[in-house]
Amino acid sequence: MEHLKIAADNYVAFTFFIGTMAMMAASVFFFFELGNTSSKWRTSVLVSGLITFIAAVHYYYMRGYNLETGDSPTFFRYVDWILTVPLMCVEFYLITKKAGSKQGLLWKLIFASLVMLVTGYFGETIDRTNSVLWGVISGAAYFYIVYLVWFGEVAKLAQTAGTQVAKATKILAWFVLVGWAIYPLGYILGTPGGLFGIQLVSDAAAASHAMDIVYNIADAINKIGFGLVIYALSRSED
Ligand SMILES: *C/C=C(C)/C=C/C=C(C)/C=C/C1=C(C)CCCC1(C)C
Repeated sequence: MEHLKIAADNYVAFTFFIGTMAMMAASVFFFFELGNTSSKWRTSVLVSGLITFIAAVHYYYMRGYNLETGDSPTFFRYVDWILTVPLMCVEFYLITKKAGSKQGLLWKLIFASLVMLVTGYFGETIDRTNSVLWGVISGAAYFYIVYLVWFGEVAKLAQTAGTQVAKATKILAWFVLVGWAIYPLGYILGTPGGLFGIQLVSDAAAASHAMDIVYNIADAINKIGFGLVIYALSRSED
């Protein structure tokens, strides 16, 4: 068997490796802290741990896949997102629940996130020539989520849920607006349609490497960051 090692200049493999470690460490942290968490916030912190744990398992697999094939593990990437992004929606629902959020809101968030991800998957895989069109549809679903957490039901409920929840929701809303916006950037770099036809990276291999690096950085920021905001909320007064 061939020896697989990460070359010093292989930033894709490197970020997959670091991503795996970071997700594992974050999961251990959130799970162990459950014992010190009040029952009021325990489910929210548990979900934070589930998000990073699911990502850790996928990252472990994606890291190996990328090292062995040199390819982009698009399928596992999207399986990971389809499981973890709806769980991030569950976090919004859980923290605004005391202020009366309804399951209807949860389903709206989950539905929009599924539309966002399934259309993105089409653009990256089975219909790459129309990547711009799929990206635009995906982007519309993304902006609907941004609307809900900044101005819609989530924002309104957070206002009545107390200062700490309102503060945490505002930070999470920033993650959705800025942190999540990193993903379409990776998509633009890595898909043939580029930015409405403008190719930012013309070499196909370099484009897919750039996409993986951008996605890996975004995942670390968003999944661990989201979890830490929830964790901080669980340590606050209300
Ligand atoms: C843990 C994983 C997360 C938070 C993943 C989030 C992914 C997105 C916000 C992806 C968005 C996309 C667009 C808005 C347009 C292009 C296609 C996507 C799927 C990359």
